[in-house]
Amino acid sequence: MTILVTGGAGFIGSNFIFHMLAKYPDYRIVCLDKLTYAGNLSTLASVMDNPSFRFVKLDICDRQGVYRLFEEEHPNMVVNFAAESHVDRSIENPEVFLQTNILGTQVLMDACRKYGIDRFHQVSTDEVYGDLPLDQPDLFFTEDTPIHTSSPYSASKAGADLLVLAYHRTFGLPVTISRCSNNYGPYQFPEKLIPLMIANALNDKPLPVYGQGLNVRDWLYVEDHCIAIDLILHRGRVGQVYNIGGHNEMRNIDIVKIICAALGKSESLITHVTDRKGHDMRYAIDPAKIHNQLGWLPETKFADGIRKTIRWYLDNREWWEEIISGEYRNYYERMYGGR
Ligand code: NAD
Ligand code: TDX
Repeated sequence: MTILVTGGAGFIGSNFIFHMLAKYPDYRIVCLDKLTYAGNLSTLASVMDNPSFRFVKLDICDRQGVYRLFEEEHPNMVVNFAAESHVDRSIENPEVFLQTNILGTQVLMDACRKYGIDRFHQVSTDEVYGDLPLDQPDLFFTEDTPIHTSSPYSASKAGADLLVLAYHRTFGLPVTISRCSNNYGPYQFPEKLIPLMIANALNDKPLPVYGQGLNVRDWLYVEDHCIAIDLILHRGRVGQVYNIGGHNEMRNIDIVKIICAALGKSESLITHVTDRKGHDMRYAIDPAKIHNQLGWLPETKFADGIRKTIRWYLDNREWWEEIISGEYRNYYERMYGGR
């Protein structure tokens, strides 16, 4: 079994590679990653010498390169994590989101059609469903909720999802799609809420909460997402969409306060800044389908997951300090300076 994992030098893809190599020592895992600002080879250092693992620096939009890799490796499955993943960056510059998230997905699926594949799995997001109101807590996203996107990021992910389903119906490509809620855990790039707040708090910098901080996200520990994808690959039904989420809705402001308390930092660091344009109010996944059909349930409670995550950022300062001392400084200034 050879699995091609795209975007494996990023947050969730790297955690997925660690999970698969540990669980299936006889599988070959090939990681394809362009190493954009979000991809970090040092994240994969612990598996680089593993004979079951190969890393290839490649853009999923590079058709010739992708075809060449398929000729070399003949993967049985592709798991597509490669994407531009940050909503704020998509508001600043949408184009690369359309290129990578939609056209890159198309190139990968064309390669799957050309060389044959047992499964193409698209890693998608709950953001394709748009948002839910705060005053109707009984509403959740199901797999039948209409696509209704808010940001260029979510629109590009929705475009990719539709294309994946079209390749299934038109060409019979054996696809599955998972739509997961917000992940947190080790190796998350410090532009995202939880690692950004941990890094800023540790450096006694302001903690920039968008608007009032009342927006709700449904947080899932990254390992639970990886376990769910593993299940879908092995037992999921072709042509199906699976929502993944652990019924763990929290307001942004409460997350930031938990981080302050855990690090012994004053809440006076919290600074309310101008809201994100088009900011989604609430995400909440109904995970009944993956639970009923595949038996998946999240294993890590938020209290344990956030403790492990904070511990990881404390123990791996060099990983994120190297990031925030580089090009990230310009990003931070553009995004937060004078906000
Ligand atoms: P990330 O930004 O941490 O990692 C993305 C990876 O993709 C990076 O290693 C980057 O170098 C690589 N990449 C980007 N463009 C590429 C290209 N053109 N060719 C090859 N590689 C490229 O993202 P993440 O948070 O790990 O998210 C992974 C996937 O999961 C994405 O598809 C995202 O939409 C989805 N997702 C993320 C979350 C979340 O909370 N982070 C939740 C649900 C779904
Ligand atoms: O500095 C910040 N201040 C703040 O208040 C940042 C970076 C975020 N926020 C808010 C915006 C959101 O309401 O926190 C919430 C979470 O923000 P992000 O970490 O940027 O995540 P989100 O926009 O919810 O999208 C994430 O979950 C779904 C991932 O980035 C996506 O890739 C995934 O598809």
